[in-house]
Amino acid sequence: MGQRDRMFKVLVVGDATVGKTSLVQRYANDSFNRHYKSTVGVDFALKVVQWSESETVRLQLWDIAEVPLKIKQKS
Ligand SMILES: Nc1nc2c(ncn2[C@@H]2O[C@H](COP(=O)(O)OP(=O)(O)O)[C@@H](O)[C@H]2O)c(=O)[nH]1
Ligand SMILES: [Mg+2]
Repeated sequence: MGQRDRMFKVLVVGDATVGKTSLVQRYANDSFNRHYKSTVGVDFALKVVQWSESETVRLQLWDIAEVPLKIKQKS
């Protein structure tokens, strides 16, 4: 059996200051910074998970700036 490599893109979205960047940094780099610095644009983090002996999962974490999500309604 060969090695299997999977890649997933994970978009982290939500209101400002809820802890998106902290969650991503803790998970990917096991780090925490209590000083708030808002994300500009998008930050990426990569987390590689050895899922099993033959499977590797790569998570591309997109830490997106807080953009108000507006749903436009057709009138
Ligand atoms: N005490 C505590 N502070 C947190 C936690 N998660 C985030 N914060 C703080 O809350 C603020 C906003 O977090 P951040 O990850 O930048 O939020 P984002 O705007 O959603 O990316 C920062 O000052 C963080 O240090 C947590 O679990 N505990
Ligand atoms: Mg952020």
